[in-house]
Amino acid sequence: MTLLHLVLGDQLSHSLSALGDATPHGSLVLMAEVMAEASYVRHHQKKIAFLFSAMRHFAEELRGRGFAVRYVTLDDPDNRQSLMGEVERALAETGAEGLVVTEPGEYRLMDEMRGWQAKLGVPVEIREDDRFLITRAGFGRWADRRRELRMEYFYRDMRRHFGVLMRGAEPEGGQWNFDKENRKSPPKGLKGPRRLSWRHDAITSEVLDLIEARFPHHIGRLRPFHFAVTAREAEAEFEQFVTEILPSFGDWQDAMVAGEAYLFHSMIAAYLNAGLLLPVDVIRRTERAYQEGAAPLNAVEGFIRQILGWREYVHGIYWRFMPDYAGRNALDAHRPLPALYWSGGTKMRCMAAAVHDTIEHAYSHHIQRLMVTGNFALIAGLSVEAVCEWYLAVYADAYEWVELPNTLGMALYADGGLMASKPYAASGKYIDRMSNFCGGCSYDVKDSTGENACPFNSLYWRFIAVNEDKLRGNHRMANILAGWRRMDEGKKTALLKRAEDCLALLEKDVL
Ligand code: DLZ
Ligand code: SF4
Repeated sequence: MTLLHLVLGDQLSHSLSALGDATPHGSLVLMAEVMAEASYVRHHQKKIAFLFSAMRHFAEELRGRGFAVRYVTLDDPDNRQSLMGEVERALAETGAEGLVVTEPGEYRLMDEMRGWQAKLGVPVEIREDDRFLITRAGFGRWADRRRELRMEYFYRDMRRHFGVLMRGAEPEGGQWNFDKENRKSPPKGLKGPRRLSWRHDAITSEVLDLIEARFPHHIGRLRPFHFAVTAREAEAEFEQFVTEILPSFGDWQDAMVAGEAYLFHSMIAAYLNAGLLLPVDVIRRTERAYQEGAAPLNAVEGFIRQILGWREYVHGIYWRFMPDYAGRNALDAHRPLPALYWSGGTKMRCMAAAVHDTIEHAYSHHIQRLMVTGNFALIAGLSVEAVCEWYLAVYADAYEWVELPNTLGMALYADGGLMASKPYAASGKYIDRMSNFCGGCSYDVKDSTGENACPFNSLYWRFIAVNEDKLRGNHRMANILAGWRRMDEGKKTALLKRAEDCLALLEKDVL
C-alpha cells in the first residue's frame, strides 16, 4: 500500500516523524506551495521567499536520498491552493491509500486536519512533532503539577532533566540565571560582526521572481535576500555565531543600536522554526562552546535559556491554552493598529528603526520586539488581535505557536499574567538606557508633558492610570501604582493631557 507523506513548509527536517517509516520505494512525499498558507496573514515577502526556497531545496535533498517527491509549485495551473485540496488531488492522481503527517505547529491547521480523514475517505495518521525537547503532552503533565506556570521553574526542570549546564544536581556556576550581567548599555560605536551571506542559486532566483510577481502587496523588501535555505547553510551560520559572536551575546543581549539590526544575536530562529536546525543540536553545540572555554557562562546560559527554556515553554503554553488563548484581552486593548507599523513613518526614532529593520530583514531582535514595538502597543492600548496578526506576518521566524504567547502573553499582558509576572511597560527612560536612539530623536526623552515630550513617557503613565484597578492585585506593580497615586495632581493632569494628544496624533498618523 502506498502512503502519502505530507511535509509542511515549517517541517523541513529529515528526522521528521511523518518521514519516519517512509521508504524510497513505496512512499510518496507531498510538498505544496499553496495560497491558503501563503496568505492567511500577509506574510513578509522575505518570509515566503525563505520558506519556498527552503521547501524546494528540501524536496531536492529528499530526491537525492531516493524518495519520490510530488512537489507542487504555487503557479502550477492545477494547484488547488490549499493543503487539503492538494492532498485530495494527490490521492486521486497517484492512487495512494492513506496519509501520514506530523502535527502542524498552528492550531487552525491542526483543527482543520482533524476533519481530513472524514472528508478524504482514507486513513489519516497525525504523528507527534518530536522535534521539540518536550512534547505537547509532556508539557501538559508538567503544567498539571503547577499552580503558576512560570518559565523560570520550567527552565530549571528542563536543565535538570536533560542535564544541560549542570554540575551534579547544581547549576553550572552556582546560579540558574546570569541576566544581571546581560543588560549592559551599548557603548558608542558598538557594531555587530559581518555575517555570512549566501549567493542565490537557480532555485532561489526563481522563487524571488515568483514572490515579486505574486506578493507585491505584502510588506517587506524582498531584495537583497541573504537567508540560508538549506540545513547545511543554516548550520554554517550557526557555527559562525558560536565561534565568533556568542562570546558577546550575553553582554549586549538587550542593547539596541541604530543601523545595527543584528548586533550579537544568533539569527537562527527562522531556521529552527522551519526545521532546518534542531534545538537539541543547537543546545549541545552551545554547551560545548562553554566546556571548551570558547564562550563565557553568562552568554551560554542566556542563549541556552532561549532555546531550552523559552522556546519550549511558549510552545507548551500555546498548545495547553489554545484555542481560548487567542481570544484573550485582559486589558481590553482595542485601538486600531496605526499605519506606522507597516510603513515605519513616525518621528519616534526607536519605532521607526524597529519597523525599518523589520521591513528590510523580516527580523528585529527581541528587545526591539518586546520593549519598542511591543511596549508601545501595550501602553498605547493597541488592539491585541491586530498586533498579534502584525507580528505573525512580518517576522520570518513567526508561526502562531511561537508568536502568540510572545505577543499576546509576554508583550501585551493580554493573558492577565499567565506568562509574565507583570506587564512589560516602560517609559522612554528604558529605551534611552539600552539604545542610542534618543539622542537623534525629534522627541525629548527627558520631557514627559511638553509638546516635544517623548510619547513613551506620558503613554506609560496613562497606561498605569487606565489599568490601575486591573493591576492592583499584582504585588510587583505596587510601587508603581503607589507612585502614580502619590503624584501631584497637576503633574497627573499634564501627563494625561500629553498622552491624549499623542494618541490623537497617532490616529492622524503624524506622531
Ligand atoms: C508559512 C507558510 C507559507 C508562507 N507557505 C506555505 C506553503 O505554501 N505550504 C506549506 O506547506 N506551508 C507553508 N507555510 C507554513 C505553514 O503555514 C505552517 O506549516 C503552518 O502554519 C503550521 O505551522
Ligand atoms: Fe523613542 Fe522617546 Fe527615545 Fe524618541 S525619545 S527614540 S520616541 S524613547
